[in-house]
Amino acid sequence: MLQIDIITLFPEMFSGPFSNSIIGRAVQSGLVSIELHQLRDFAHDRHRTVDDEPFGGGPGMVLKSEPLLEAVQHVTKLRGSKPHTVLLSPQGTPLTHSRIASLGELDSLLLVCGHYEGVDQRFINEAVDEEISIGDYVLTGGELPAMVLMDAVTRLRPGVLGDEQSAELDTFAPGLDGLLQGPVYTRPSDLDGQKVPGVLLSGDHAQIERWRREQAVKRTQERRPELLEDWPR
Ligand code: 9WO
Repeated sequence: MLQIDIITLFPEMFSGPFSNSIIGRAVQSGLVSIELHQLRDFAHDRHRTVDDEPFGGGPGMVLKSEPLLEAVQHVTKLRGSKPHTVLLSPQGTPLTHSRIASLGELDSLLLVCGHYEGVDQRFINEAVDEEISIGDYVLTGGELPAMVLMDAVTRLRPGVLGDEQSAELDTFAPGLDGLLQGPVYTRPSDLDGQKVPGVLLSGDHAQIERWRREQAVKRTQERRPELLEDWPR
């Protein structure tokens, strides 16, 4: 069972992915447990302040250390020890399939969603094990990246996907050697004159395998040539 704790100012944002989809089903069947923690509950002044102006000036606000540290302490007590703690931020290490696979082997994960112009560095120094980025763009907060990470980690857990093979044949998963997936088709075999490649209808599985491999290499060459630089891995 994978325990995911999330510290956020916007817990409502997470209700969609949890009630629907494959994650929802994984939660229902007890394969994953997700607990949300409202950061504001760990601010104790009259206005429940979680942010403040940046030292040195500049626009916007910075998330204060103390509420974040208290929230992490709270989760640590709940779980008996401090979970592996991830801050989602554009300054993080780019997320890869192999990182997701490693995170998926943990029993307990704590995701911290930042906001405003950033998070006080001393909280990061004190409590964050790694900063992860899901891409080179700035969002309004770490919630959507946290959901992306959760989705990617959850679907690798045994029993979450109906078909165990689906996870293995993924783009970037070992089964395809880090190539992009080629085109896939379903019925009808002729869509307004666009026909499904004949080889897929041939029943010749060796030839189909070869064709899929070719298509994967071709597409990777066209769209992500940098992936072929250290390929085959
Ligand atoms: C906001 C900002 C505004 C002006 C100049 C620089 C700035 N940087 C930021 C910023 O990084 N804000 C973050 C908002 C603070 C942490 C949470 N936020 C966030 C996380 N936005 N985007 C992400 C994110 C996380 C993981 N992968 C991609 C993006």
